[in-house]
Amino acid sequence: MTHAHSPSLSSLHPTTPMTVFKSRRDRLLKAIGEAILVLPVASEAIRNRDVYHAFRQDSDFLYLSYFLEPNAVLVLDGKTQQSTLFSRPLDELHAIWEGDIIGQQRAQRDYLFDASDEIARFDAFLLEQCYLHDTLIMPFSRYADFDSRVLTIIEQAKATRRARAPQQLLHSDQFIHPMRLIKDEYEIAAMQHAADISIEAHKALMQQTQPGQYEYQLAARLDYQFRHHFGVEAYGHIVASGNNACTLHYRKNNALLRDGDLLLVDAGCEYHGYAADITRTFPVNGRFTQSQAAVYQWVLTAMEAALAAAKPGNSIRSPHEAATHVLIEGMLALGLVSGTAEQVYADKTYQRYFMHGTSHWLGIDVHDVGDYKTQSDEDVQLQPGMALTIEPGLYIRADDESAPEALRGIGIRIEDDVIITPDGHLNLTGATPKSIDAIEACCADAAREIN
Ligand SMILES: [Mn+2]
Repeated sequence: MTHAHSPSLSSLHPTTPMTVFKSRRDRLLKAIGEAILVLPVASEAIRNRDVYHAFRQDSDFLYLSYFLEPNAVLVLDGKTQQSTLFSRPLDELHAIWEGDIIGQQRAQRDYLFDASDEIARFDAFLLEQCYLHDTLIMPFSRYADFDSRVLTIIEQAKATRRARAPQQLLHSDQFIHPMRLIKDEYEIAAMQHAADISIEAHKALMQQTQPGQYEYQLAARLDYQFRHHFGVEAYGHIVASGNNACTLHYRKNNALLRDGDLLLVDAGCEYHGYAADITRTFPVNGRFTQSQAAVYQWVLTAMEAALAAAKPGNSIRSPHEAATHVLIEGMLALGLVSGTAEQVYADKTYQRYFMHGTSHWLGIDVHDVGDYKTQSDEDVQLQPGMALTIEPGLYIRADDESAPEALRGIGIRIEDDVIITPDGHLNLTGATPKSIDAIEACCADAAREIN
């Protein structure tokens, strides 16, 4: 038996009214002028032979419709200001084996598309549209099959010499992604929900972690917590003990937890399409050593400085600048680098211990869409509704002979998710224990067994 896909999301969004998705389409229809925009759903991906990966809808498609089936195309016609969904027709056999298909009637009635048709008629429809539009907009280079399907139809239109096949091809990202950069109230609510599930999962791990467990056993507990609340992982869990924390995207998760080591956990839940992204670093045995606490406190101070910089009027780079200055001070105090703070900053020698950025956009994608630079190459200014992470870190590899011995093998990152508000920011994940005292208290609270 084949399993074509197993959606992890309920078919209709439980809290966001369908009018919200329709109003996003209407805004986009206004933005595209007289062009035609075609947006395909995600492709299904084979895992092995006839087994498929769990289907995850295309993020732009989710944003504009919350229609979760594979094999569909959304068309926005700027001339008629209408949105049309092409999707699978009803199919009794499919219903028996895989479940209900939404079909054309329900697409229009429940999802508020202006029109709907069967996917098999999309190619002929697009060929006709080619004669009516000078400009076609689509997500080029995202789905190779769809690229060639559309370009073939355009060539066909040109070959028939009925003039006017689209002369101008534009990328849909430039229209949709600026919209996605500013989150509306429904998105913020979904992100808070994803954050709340993730906060509980991180707290549970602090309570349940013991020396002698394996990293993958803790990763399994994250899976349980997320799925127990009808979420999935927004990205692969990073559960990195000891020196493994110095591998930024550590994914093996197969090491034994040793008494005296720290554990870095970078994990976030995706809930109804929205991601959380939290990192906490805590002691495997529940108590920081003096050296660990010293390094941790500098990362925490950098975190606080970066959070204070997350407000309107500052740029997307401001939190990183604030964190970097504190971390340089810390590296000097800890004996990791030498010279003056100005030199270390100018020479970038701090990058040996802090080698990544402090923020990325967050939303439907964990590394969400949206520009970081303006067209004149300036850093984007923070505005209310933008969602970003704040995640400074310090990583001292075990084999770094230039570092003080007591600090080798310590990797620490702390990460929260914030929404910019008119007078600062809302920290979605701030309730996750973060100070040394709060973490040690949570680790000691092992009595409350979660599962
Ligand atoms: Mn992150």
